[in-house]
Amino acid sequence: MTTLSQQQCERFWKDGFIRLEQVATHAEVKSLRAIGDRLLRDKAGFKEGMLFDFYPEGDGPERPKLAQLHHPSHFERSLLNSMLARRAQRVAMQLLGPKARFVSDSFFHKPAHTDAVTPWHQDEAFTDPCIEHREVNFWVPLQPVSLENGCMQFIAGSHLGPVLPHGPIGSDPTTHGLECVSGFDTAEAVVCPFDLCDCTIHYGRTLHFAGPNSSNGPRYAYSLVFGLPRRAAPRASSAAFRGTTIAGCRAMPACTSRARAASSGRASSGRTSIARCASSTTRIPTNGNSVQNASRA
Ligand SMILES: O=C(O)CCC(=O)C(=O)O
Repeated sequence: MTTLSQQQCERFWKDGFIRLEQVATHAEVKSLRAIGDRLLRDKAGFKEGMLFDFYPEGDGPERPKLAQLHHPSHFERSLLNSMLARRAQRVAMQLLGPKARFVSDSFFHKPAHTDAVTPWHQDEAFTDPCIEHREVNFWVPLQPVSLENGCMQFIAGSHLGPVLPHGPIGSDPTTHGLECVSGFDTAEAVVCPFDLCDCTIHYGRTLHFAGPNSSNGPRYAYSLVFGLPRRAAPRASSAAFRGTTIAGCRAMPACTSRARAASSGRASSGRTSIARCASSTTRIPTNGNSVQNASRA
């Protein structure tokens, strides 16, 4: 039976994120990477608007700076039958309760030698503020991650505050990505380097960022999001970018929205502390029930 310790659950709810060791096997990571490679090479989801660059296509559609394929499981159904997805669902149910269901998955690809960052953002900034989103995101890198290739960074406790103001990256309305423009201090960033097979879990409102990839290889990641059934928010507390019109460009609909992240890196320039992500000791067993897939009704 997969479980987080009480201490780990408490830590997650205190900080808004946690690192989990050994959530996947080496074979699973290898297979995920092969699937991601194939789907990205085949441009799966491009026609449907599910494959896009966070950044304006300055270098052309063939050379995205930060490619995201949203809902790869629409194109490769085996992703939802994976043991990783089942383990993640069990952990999500521990954190959110028995009603936690699969919401979406994504592949992220950051090419070698890019200065493009995944800007500081809250995933909730991409969503409809009239709906309460109670979601957890498992971010599984498909190679070891460090500051050199763009590991995840978080602002602890940011999930306890509001959704902060976001805007398109560099104020460019043609970009898919959103960046958080104020209300936080990058000096408080907690950097989370780790080895293959581990992951981070963050809450949908936790501020996070991933730096440039200055290594010789691409930096891949696969994410799985689980959430509770949607319900109306008691009050729409923050408009952020959502639903607003910037230079004639309407905010992206929530279904393609998670990609609307990114920043020019201004927010993090030179001030990131090297506080390390706390390591959890939980080892996740490799058997379990099948993933329950529920649409976001
Ligand atoms: O992989 C990345 O660079 C960003 C991932 C991310 O922001 C997310 O999963 O919410």
